[in-house]
Amino acid sequence: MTPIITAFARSPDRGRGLARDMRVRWALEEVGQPYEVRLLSFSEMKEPAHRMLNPFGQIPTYEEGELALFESGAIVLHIAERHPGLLPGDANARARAITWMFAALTTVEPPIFDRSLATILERDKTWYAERLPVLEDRVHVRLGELSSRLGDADWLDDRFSAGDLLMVTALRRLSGSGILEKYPNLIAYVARGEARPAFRRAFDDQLAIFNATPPAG
Ligand code: GTB
Repeated sequence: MTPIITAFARSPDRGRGLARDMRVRWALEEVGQPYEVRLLSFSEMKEPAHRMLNPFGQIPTYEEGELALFESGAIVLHIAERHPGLLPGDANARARAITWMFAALTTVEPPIFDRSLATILERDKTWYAERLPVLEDRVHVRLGELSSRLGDADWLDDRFSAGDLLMVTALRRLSGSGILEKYPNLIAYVARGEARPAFRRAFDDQLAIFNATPPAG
């Protein structure tokens, strides 16, 4: 059964692959699972039909027969559990890879997301100039820690896993900020992820959608 995912009809990132459908696409490409995409406008995301799939009215979602999932991390875990390629077979190595998935989603991504949101939504506030360095310091704390742990390894725990996939997508949200450039091993880590053929296919597919969709209005 071909899974169906949802994505922005016209992504606000202009096809840079920063929205969270990118990680689901990448996971599906890594395991060689074909999929279909249902594109949604912002208003369609808030309609009851979509809220049946995601109560928060967001993308991505994942439908496979009678199964409907939301939360990109849960979707990637589902894909990784159902197909070989994203989680190691050894039980302890698998548990460590899942730990990195949670670390990406709950320890590293939140400060990156908070900073990014502030740069988009709070730029005109009187307190923005004071708040931004505070948010950036929090990002630097996590990046410094992550950089120390990664060292000169290619991946977080021996072989590429769903943990790396989620971590790379979280770090990509910093692209263009200049922040990642202070951590050469993290720059190289993200570049390694982006060089994977499965990443390229996922990236090109979402970019093609952006390029094919005219601006609304
Ligand atoms: N925790 C959920 C998950 O991981 O699936 C969060 C899902 C989420 O944030 N979805 C966003 C969404 O649907 C898109 S990815 N937003 C519409 C809404 O809430 O109405 C977040 C995102 C949006 C835009 C950019 N960008 O422009 O760079 C990057 C990431």
